[in-house]
Amino acid sequence: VRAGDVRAVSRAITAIENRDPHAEELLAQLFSLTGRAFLIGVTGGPGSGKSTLVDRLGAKYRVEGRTVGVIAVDPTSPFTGGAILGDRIRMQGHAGDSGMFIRSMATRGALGGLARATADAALVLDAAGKQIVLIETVGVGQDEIDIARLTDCTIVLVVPGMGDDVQSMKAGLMEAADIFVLNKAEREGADQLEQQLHAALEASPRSWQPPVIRTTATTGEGVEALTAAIEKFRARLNTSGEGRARAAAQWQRRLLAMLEEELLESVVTASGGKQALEAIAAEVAQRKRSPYDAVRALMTNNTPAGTERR
Ligand SMILES: Nc1nc2c(ncn2[C@@H]2O[C@H](COP(=O)(O)OP(=O)(O)OP(=O)(O)O)[C@@H](O)[C@H]2O)c(=O)[nH]1
Ligand SMILES: [Mg+2]
Repeated sequence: VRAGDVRAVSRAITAIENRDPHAEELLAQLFSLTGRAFLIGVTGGPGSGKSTLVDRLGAKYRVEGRTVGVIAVDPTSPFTGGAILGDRIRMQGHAGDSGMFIRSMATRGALGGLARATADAALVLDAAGKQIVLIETVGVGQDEIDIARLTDCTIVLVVPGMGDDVQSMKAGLMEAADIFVLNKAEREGADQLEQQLHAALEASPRSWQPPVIRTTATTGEGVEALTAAIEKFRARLNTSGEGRARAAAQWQRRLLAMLEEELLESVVTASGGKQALEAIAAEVAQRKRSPYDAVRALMTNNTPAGTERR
């Protein structure tokens, strides 16, 4: 992984997806090598052009000589040969480039959550020396908002005429955006959408006002402006100290999530495992026990299965 070996990186990410017990040990060993990559989240509705844009961004960074990792989370479009690109010609453009690693994650429903698996996969790419890690997610649910909250920079795509009304945009996603990209900007309704976005942003001012960058990902138009906006944001994160504060807040959330999972598992195991939990839940459902009593019993590792309230 340290050497950036594609197969090793791939296997490490598979271990994370499968919640292989070795994954944690691996991550613990790799951790000191991480913290160097810049994580960019690219989120937006289905078909808004995320993959096309990620491909353009990746290519641009490669031309600049930076190494790139791409994680596409639960892509709605079919994957071909481990690449995220629908366009085979562009896909071949990256084939054989060891400075570019592309991977999909499909762990929906996995215990511990998609956000955690994605964050861990990003750590692997970071340890493998990827300087830029692009994370594509479909911005629809809480998972995506959680993922958006673990990147250094979150780009939210909107497109004209796709019901992507600013009104209907999830509040969490609106807040998570560091940069808005108005993709398919050549389409009718782009001006109107841009105005709507600016109006919404002005209505809720924050210390960093996200810029709105117009792009046509298919032609690459606006991608320069986007990378410039990303650099500007990154520079501000570094100079203002907000980058450090953001990272600390993110780690606090991640630690709490890990702790929650760990504690839950140890409590359930200590009180007799899943079967005991099922038994006590049945007792509560039958009003043989109060839920408060059940939780107390579980917390004190008092195996309560099959016992009735005394
Ligand atoms: N006209 C136009 N089409 C675009 C633009 N960007 C992307 N597309 C097209 O929109 C379609 C969807 O693009 P993708 O990049 O696959 O979109 P996505 O957001 O990754 O889609 P999912 O991963 O399936 O949610 C493709 O046919 C692209 O060629 C653009 O700026 N203008
Ligand atoms: Mg896609």
